[in-house]
Amino acid sequence: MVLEGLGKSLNSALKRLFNAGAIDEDLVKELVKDIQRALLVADVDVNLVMGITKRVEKQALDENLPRGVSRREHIVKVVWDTLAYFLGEKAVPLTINPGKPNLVMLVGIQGSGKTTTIGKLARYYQKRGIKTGVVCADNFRPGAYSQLKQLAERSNIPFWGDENQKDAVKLAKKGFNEMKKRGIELILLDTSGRHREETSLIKEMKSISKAVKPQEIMLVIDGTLGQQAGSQAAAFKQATNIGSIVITKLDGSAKGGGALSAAAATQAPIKFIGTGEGMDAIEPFNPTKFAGRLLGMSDIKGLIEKVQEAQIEIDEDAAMRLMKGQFTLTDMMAQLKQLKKMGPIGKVMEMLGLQYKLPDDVAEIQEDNLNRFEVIMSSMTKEELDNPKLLKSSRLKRIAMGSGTDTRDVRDLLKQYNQMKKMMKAMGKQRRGRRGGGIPGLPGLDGIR
Ligand SMILES: Nc1nc2c(ncn2[C@@H]2O[C@H](COP(=O)(O)OP(=O)(O)OP(=O)(O)O)[C@@H](O)[C@H]2O)c(=O)[nH]1
Ligand SMILES: [Mg+2]
Repeated sequence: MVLEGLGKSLNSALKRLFNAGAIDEDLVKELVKDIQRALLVADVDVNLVMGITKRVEKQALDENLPRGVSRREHIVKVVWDTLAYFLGEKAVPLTINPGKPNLVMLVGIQGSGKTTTIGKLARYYQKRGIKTGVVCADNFRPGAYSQLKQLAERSNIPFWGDENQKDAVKLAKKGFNEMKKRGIELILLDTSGRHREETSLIKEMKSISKAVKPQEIMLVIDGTLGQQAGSQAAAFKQATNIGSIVITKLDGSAKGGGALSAAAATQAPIKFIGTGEGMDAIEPFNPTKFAGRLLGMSDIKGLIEKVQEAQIEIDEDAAMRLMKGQFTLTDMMAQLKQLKKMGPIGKVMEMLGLQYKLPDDVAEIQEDNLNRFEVIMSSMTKEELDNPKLLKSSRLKRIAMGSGTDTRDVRDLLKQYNQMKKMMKAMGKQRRGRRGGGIPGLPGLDGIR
């Protein structure tokens, strides 16, 4: 999970609030202290921490509660809003004019994750129907050319580069023209990361951008830098008025909270975050949603977006059914396939704001398992598929024979089914529990009903 440590501490601070008796000034002070500690551990700048906690303190005991909102709910909302505010408040998407060549140049110091991010962004936009291509203007690091070329080829994304050209400006110009000729709508330009510090980085950024006039320059910052990310973001923001930020490596970094808040403080919009080494580990950055997830508030809309991104069809009803655990074997198969497309199930659970530890064998659903299950299920009757309880010993034998498998395999399938059913039920309970204490005005399950 992204910023797992911070999320856990904030979540337990809120839990204490919910478990406490009466809510008074002392309790709020304690909550504020817990939040302070959590943020400082996540390397959030001390001044920002003070700003955050002051705001929470001031608003938490505000006398005017909106109608129908309890004090506890109000406090959760205050914490949520405050965190979102300090993460940049509004989501700022990348604007792409369809049908035109939109050039986006990525810059950043050595190893910050530019090339990887280009690969991820290209896939992200390609999936959304935008003709995307990548250009290598990194003439510095040996291997940079083939790294990007391979990433692009793996995802069927048009690539342009020239290993023999040593002039970055020429590479950028030529690449841009080539992509325009091919009718590419989003052209992602990869630059070299020879720079160890901001000044020389900005110098190169200026000379390339003068030549190709990108529509946007994205600064890629390594999230493991923590609050140090702020100085890079600030220098960059000052040097360009078309700048946005991507923070990478937020997976597994304890300091990500510091990087995000420090970058957001410079008012350069953070547009994406990198959450892993895989090519789908990128998310558009939405401060409100992100803060909600940190606090353990679920966001089913986020899940639905993720589902759409995976190019599969699932609607809110299906998501609800999944939550209620009302499913048959046929449903299970469909869910397994969908979850697989969406990526690791753990991630999906995370989007739902659930911290449910999955049994390993549920988490690791392998392709051949799925295929085997399908074969087995094709030997079942509709009645059996709808009501797996019918599957007693003699039927198991018949099904195993019919599908050319072993009764053990059929039992495996049922075991998987029962586990998933149990899990879905548990999830459903968690959700219902949360819904009971629903907070008006906050995105959540209530909002979509
Ligand atoms: N865990 C994790 N690793 C990442 C992420 N983004 C990039 N990386 C890793 O960071 C390393 C450097 O990534 P690159 O994309 O090559 O970085 P770069 O900025 O292009 O590097 P140079 O071209 O040498 O300046 C690689 O090992 C990537 O797999 C991320 O979001 N999470
Ligand atoms: Mg690179």
